[in-house]
Amino acid sequence: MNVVDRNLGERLAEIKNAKIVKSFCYTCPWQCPTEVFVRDGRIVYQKGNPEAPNNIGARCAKGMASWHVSQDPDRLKYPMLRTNPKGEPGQFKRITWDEAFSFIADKLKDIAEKWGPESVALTCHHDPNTNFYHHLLKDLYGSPNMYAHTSGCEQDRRAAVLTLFGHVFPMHDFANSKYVMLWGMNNLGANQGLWESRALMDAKDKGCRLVVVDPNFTETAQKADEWVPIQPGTDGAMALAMCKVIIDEKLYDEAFVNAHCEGFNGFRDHLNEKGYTPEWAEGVCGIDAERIKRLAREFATTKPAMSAIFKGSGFYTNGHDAGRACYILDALCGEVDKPGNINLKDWAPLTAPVKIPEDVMAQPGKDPLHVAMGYPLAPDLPNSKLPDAVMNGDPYPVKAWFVHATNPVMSDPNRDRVQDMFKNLELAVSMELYMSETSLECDIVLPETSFHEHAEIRQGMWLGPEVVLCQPVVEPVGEAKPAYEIVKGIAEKMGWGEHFPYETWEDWAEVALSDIPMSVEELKEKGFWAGEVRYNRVPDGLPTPSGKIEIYSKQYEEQGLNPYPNFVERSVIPDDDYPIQVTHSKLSMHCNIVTQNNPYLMEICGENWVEVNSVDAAKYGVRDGEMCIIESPKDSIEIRAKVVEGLVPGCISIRHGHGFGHWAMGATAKGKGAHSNNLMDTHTNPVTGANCYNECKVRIRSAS
Ligand SMILES: Nc1nc2c(c(=O)[nH]1)N[C@H]1C(S)=C(S)[C@@H](COP(=O)(O)OP(=O)(O)OC[C@H]3O[C@@H](n4cnc5c(=O)[nH]c(N)nc54)[C@H](O)[C@@H]3O)O[C@H]1N2
Ligand SMILES: Nc1nc2c(c(=O)[nH]1)N[C@H]1C(S)=C(S)[C@@H](COP(=O)(O)OP(=O)(O)OC[C@H]3O[C@@H](n4cnc5c(=O)[nH]c(N)nc54)[C@H](O)[C@@H]3O)O[C@H]1N2
Ligand code: SF4
Ligand SMILES: [Mo]
Repeated sequence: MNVVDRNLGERLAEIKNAKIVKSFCYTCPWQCPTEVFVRDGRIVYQKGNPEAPNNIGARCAKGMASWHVSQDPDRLKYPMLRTNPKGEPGQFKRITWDEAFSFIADKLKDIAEKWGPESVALTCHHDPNTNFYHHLLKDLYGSPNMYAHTSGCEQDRRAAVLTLFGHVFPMHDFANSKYVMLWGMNNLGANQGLWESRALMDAKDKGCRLVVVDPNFTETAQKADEWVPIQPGTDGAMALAMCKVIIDEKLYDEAFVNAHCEGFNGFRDHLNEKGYTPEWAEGVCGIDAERIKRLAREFATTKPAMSAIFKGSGFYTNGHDAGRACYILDALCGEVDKPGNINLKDWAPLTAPVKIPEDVMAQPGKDPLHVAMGYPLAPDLPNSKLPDAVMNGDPYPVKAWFVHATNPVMSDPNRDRVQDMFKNLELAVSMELYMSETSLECDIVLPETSFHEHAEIRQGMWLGPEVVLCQPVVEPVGEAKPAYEIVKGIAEKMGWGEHFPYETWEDWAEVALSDIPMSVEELKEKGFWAGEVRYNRVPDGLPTPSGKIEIYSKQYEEQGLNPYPNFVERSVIPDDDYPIQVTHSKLSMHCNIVTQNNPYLMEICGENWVEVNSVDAAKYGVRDGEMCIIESPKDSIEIRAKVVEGLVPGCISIRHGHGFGHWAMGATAKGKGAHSNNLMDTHTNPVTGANCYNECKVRIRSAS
C-alpha cells in the first residue's frame, strides 16, 4: 500500500509548523472536538481538543487517519447523472451543478403534481446539515417524511428512553458510578465517545464494579469485573427477572418509586402473573438463577449504579421490551439522573439556521410515513417498510428518495429487497462522498464535502449542553459542495431562493448561535461551547405524558400494545438445518462502512471477519484464520474465521464494517472482506420499527 506515508521525520516537521484549527471529527457519530493541524493547504495531523470536556485530547486511529478523506483520489468530484436504465448497475455522466439543480427541481415539481409532496422521503445518517434539506423539502415543499437512520441503529433504545424518561438520548455519567451494568454495549471496542470510555476506566480505578452482559467477550468485557455470557436475544428475560428479585426482596427505592414512577404496582403484578422468576429466566437466557439473584442484589444495593443499553440487545424483534426492562432497573432503584447514573442531559439552545416564515410554511396533507405505516411510537422511519411504500404503495406511494450520507444498500438487512426498491423510484438522489453502492442505484449523485471541507454546528455528545463546530480547514475535493450550498441551489430553481439568504457559512452560523452566549468568531477559536452539567431533573417533572417515569405506558395501551415490558421469544430461532445464531459487532479500527477506503486503517485492519467459538469450530470444521462459508436460508458469504473461546457457543459474531465487501466506494475498499446483510430477511420490531439484523439463523463450514 504505497499511499501510506512512512517518513516520520518529515511528518513530524510538518506537524510542528502547522496551523492548528479547532474543529470536530465526524468519522464516527461521536463527533469529538479536535485540533486539526494544517500546512500548505493539507491536513497533516488531527488529535482531540484537550480543552473540550468530551474529548480531553484523546485520540483514536479512525480520527487520526481521517485527514485522508480530504485527499482521497476516489472521492466523488462532480455531480453525476445516470445514463442507463434502472435495475442495471448505474452508469453516469458528469453534469454541471446548474444542470443538477434544474434536474432535481423539475422532478420535484413533476412529482408534487402527480403524486403530492408526501411521496418524497429523505433519510440521513452522517450529516445533520441535513436540516437544510428539511427546510427545503418539508417546510417549503411539504413532505412530512424527513427521517434519519435510527431504525438501522439504536431505535429500540431510543423508543425505550423516550417512553420511560421522555429523553431522546441519555448519556452516561460513568465517572461518578460505583456499579455499571452494560447490556450489549462495547464502549471500548466501538469507541462510543472516547471521554466516556476514559471515564469508565477511571471509575473502575476508583472501585466501580463493571458488569458486561454480552454473548461476546468484547474489548469492554475483557476489562470488566464480570462478564455475563448471555444467550442472544434474551436480555429481556434476565432483566425482568432481576426486576422481580429487587421488588420481591424490597430492595427498590420505595420513596423514589412512589414519587416519580407511573405503574409500579401494576408492574409488580405483571411480573408475578407472567412468572418472570430467576429460575424461569435461567432456562431462557442461560445464566443461572443464583447469579441473576446476586447481580440483582448487587445492583440494587450499590449506589450510585447504572444499567444501560445501546443497540446490542436491540437488533431482535423483542429488543425494545428488553431495553425497557434494562432501564426499569434504574428506575426501581432510584438511579436516574443523579451523579453516577444515566444522565438526562440538557440540550444546547441552538436555533434553526434558516427561518421559513409561517405563512409560506407548507402543511403536509398526509400523516408521516411511520404513523401511516402503523408505528406511531417509532422515533424514526421503520425503514424496512419503505420498500412496501415504494413497490406497493403501502401505506401510500413513495416516489422519490433523497439519501443523505447513508448507504442503505449496504447497511440495511435484505440487500436484494433494498435494491429492488430503487428500481421503482421515479427519483433517487444520493448526496455522498463516494460513488457508494446506494449511489449506483440512484438517478443522480451529488458530491458533498467532508467534515474537513465544510462547516457544521451540532449538539455535542456530552453530559452538559454543548455546541460543537467543524469548520472548513481545506479546499473541497473536486467540485464537491456542502449541503447548505446544494440546498440553496435547488431552492433557487424552485423559486424559493429568498429563504436561503446566506452568502457564507458564518451568516447562517450567526442565526444558529442566536441563543448561545458565544459568537461565531469565538466558536471558531475555541471549537466548542459547553454549559453546566446538571443532575436530579426527575423531581421537576419529565416530558412524558404523566410527567413521571412511565414503567406503565398509557400510550402503549392505547395502541393495543402491552403497557409493561414482556418477554417474547425472538422470531428466528436456529434449528437442525441452520443451527447457528447470527450476532453482529463493530470493528474498532473502522467505522461502519465509512472508512474502508482509508489505506492507513486498511493496513491495520484490511478485512472483516466472523468470530466462531472453538466448540462450534471443531464441530463444523472451521479453522482459525481460514475462510469459511456462512449460509442462511437466503444467501451465503465467504468470510475469514477467527476461532475464539469467549463467545457463547451456538452463535457467531460477524464484525460489521461489512463495507469491506464494497463493490463501489473506492479502489482500496473494493472487494475486501464480506458483506453480511443479504443473509438476513426483513424483520421489523413490532413497536419501534427497528431493523432486526440478528434475526438470522445460519450454518457454517470451512471454505476449503
Ligand atoms: N470503532 C467503531 N466505533 C463505532 C462504530 C464502528 O463501526 N466502529 N460505529 C458507531 C455506531 S453507528 C454505533 S451504533 C456504536 C455501536 O456501539 P455498540 O453497540 O457498543 O457496538 P457493537 O460492537 O455494535 O456492540 C453490540 C454488542 O452487542 C452484543 N450483542 C449481540 N446480541 C446481543 C444480545 O442479545 N444481548 C446482549 N446483551 N448483547 C448482544 C454484541 O456481541 C456486541 O458486543 O458505535 C459507534 N462507534
Ligand atoms: N450487518 C450489520 N449491519 C449494520 C450494523 C451492524 O452492526 N451489522 N450496524 C448498523 C448501524 S448501528 C448503523 S448506525 C448503520 C449505519 O449505516 P449507514 O446509515 O449507511 O451509515 P454509515 O455506514 O455510517 O455511512 C454511510 C455512508 O455515508 C457516507 N458518508 C460519510 N461521511 C459523509 C459525509 O460527510 N457526507 C456525505 N454526504 N456522506 C458521507 C459514507 O461514504 C457511507 O457510504 O448500519 C447498520 N447496519
Ligand atoms: S471516536 Fe469517532 S469522532 Fe472521536 S476521533 Fe474517533 S472517529 Fe473521530
Ligand atoms: Mo449505529
